[in-house]
Amino acid sequence: MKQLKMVIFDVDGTLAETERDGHRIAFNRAFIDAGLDWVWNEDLYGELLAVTGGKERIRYFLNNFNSDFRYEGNINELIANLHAAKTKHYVALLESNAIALRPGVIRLINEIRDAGLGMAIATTTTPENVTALIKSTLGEHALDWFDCIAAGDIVPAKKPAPDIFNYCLQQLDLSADECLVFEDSANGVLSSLGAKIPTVVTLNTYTQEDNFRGAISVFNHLGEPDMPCSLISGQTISASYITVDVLKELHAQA
Ligand code: XBP
Ligand code: MG
Repeated sequence: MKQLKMVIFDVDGTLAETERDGHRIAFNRAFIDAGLDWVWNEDLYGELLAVTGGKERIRYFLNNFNSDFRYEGNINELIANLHAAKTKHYVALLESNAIALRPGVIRLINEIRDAGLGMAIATTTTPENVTALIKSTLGEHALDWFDCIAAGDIVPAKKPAPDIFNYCLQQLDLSADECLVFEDSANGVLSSLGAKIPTVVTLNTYTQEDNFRGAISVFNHLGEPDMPCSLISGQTISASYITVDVLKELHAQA
């Protein structure tokens, strides 16, 4: 195993609990704007998360949960318009500081920077959404802290395909074993492991039952000095929360 040089973060569910209280709300607002009576409640949204990508998720909903829906216009245009409206609502939600980063995220990001390790982002979500989340939680200057922000339609095949992580490795000019990924979902882990990058999971309410086979360890969250993290499965660690030393330990065990 090579030396750890780069920590690559997933965004939704990993950096912040954006799905239930962010994306879901924004989708519903876009549906109201368009005069549609579709409501994605928390349970239904959990099922829809099987498919990554907002446009892809709307199509999946139409095919599998609302197949009686008839539209006279171009369905691809409808989906694109709904998604554009949803992105506006989502960014507005973040600008109102509706969503905070998960426990330990700000601390670990600062420790990674202090230790001179690199940081990158590999996500399925739309680039504007990443920018808005970073700006609203860490400040605009924090966008420069990331050596690569790989997001959305920049690759044709979204997670669970490995494309977004392979793109990231290419941009960073690093090999997979010089990196460590943080993910929260089975689709995310399939994607990062598909790119052969050692992966640690911090799960969330929607991903408790996901299959994380191949991940080094699964934790409930990153933890803080006064809020220990719990190991759900995998390699044990020598501290009560995730530090840079722990990242190096986990990486060495991959
Ligand atoms: C999560 C996703 C995204 C978001 C919605 O990505 O699958 O589709 O749910 O964002 P990740 P968009 O966990 O990789 O961050 O509507 O912009 O796709
Ligand atoms: Mg995620």
